[in-house]
Amino acid sequence: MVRSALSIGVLSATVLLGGVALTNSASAEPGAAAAAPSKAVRYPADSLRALGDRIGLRIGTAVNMDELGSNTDYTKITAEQFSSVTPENVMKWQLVEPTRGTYDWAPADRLVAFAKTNKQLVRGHTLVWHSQLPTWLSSDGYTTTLSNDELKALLKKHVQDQVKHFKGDIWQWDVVNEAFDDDGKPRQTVWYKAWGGLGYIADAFRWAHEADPKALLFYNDYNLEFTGPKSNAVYDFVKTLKAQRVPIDGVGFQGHLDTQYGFPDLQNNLQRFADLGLKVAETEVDVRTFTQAAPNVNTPTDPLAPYAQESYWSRALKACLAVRECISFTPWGFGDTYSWIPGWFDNPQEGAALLYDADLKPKSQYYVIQQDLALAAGAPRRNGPGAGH
Ligand code: 9MR
Repeated sequence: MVRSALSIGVLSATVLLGGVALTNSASAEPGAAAAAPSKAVRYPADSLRALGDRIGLRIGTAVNMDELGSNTDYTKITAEQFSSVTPENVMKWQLVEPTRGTYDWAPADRLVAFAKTNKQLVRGHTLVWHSQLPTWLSSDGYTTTLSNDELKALLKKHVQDQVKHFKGDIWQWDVVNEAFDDDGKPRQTVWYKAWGGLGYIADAFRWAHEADPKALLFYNDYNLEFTGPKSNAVYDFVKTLKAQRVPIDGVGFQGHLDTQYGFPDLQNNLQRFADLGLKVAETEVDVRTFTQAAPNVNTPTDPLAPYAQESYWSRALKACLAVRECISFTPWGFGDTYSWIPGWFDNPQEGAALLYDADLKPKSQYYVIQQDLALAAGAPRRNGPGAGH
């Protein structure tokens, strides 16, 4: 079943679109780079970004700055397939201020420049998080030797300085990342403790909005896809933020999916957050599965697993397509070699979570996504009888 759908997908994308290189230009959107270069960007008409353009959906990717520029294939795919980029690591506090008081914006600036050249929008990731903090601030995100007053002043300066530095260049900012635990309780981070509650979140959104009023400001988290204590807690919390007129524009659903768990109630969750008057986005999608031991960490142990992965990718995209307020769909990288999954989930081993294999060749999951986008963009109008006939 899935296999035949796949071959139809490849066929229809080719027949409909011809795979011809088109010249496309990105439309002006809030937060888009003001000074776009005049050089036209060429990308294939059957690329994910071109297909997304036809319905106003940005298709993004996390970008590994160790590869961008130095790895030719990686760089070409980043430019040709995606209309939005997210720095996988280089905008995190640990990397922008490794030494207290000394910023290093260089790798992030390089990504922003690449995005301008290639007419891509940037998802800024992430301003307030407990993980990947500089060691001078906290080594684990939960404990610190700094006082509460110092922490408050440091977070304010960090948010203001970083948002100002990138002012006008960021489409969506992940202002706060992962502030809730799976049981729905607020995570007891250094920020939570310093404020004695979740007040740091409203403060961060206000500081970010002052520094760049045009950027779309997001709360971003994982497992919001599943209806349950965490999703419910974040739903209630962002509803409160809206009621308090805190400048929050959207909620990011990370979408780190795994074939061993059932597919989540994603569309309904996207929709209920959107119904609060928020934009939504899928921000870090990957679909992992059990794989062989090293060195074959991206070879599924079950040869049927890729069929389940195709289905999960397709349903994740369709959930976004079905919700008008879902403005971007971003896989967390595109080559299995560069994915965080095998290094993180190694007992038992998991991997093979992305759309391209270790040789940067598109996998069947890529063609399924391509087909879904092609059909979404090019579906003919129905002429048959409507409801009631
Ligand atoms: O992919 C990122 C990896 O390279 C880092 O080592 C890791 C550190 O925690 O962060 C990964 O990205 C995370 C993202 O920033 C927030 N959501 C979860 C992602 C996967 O851990």
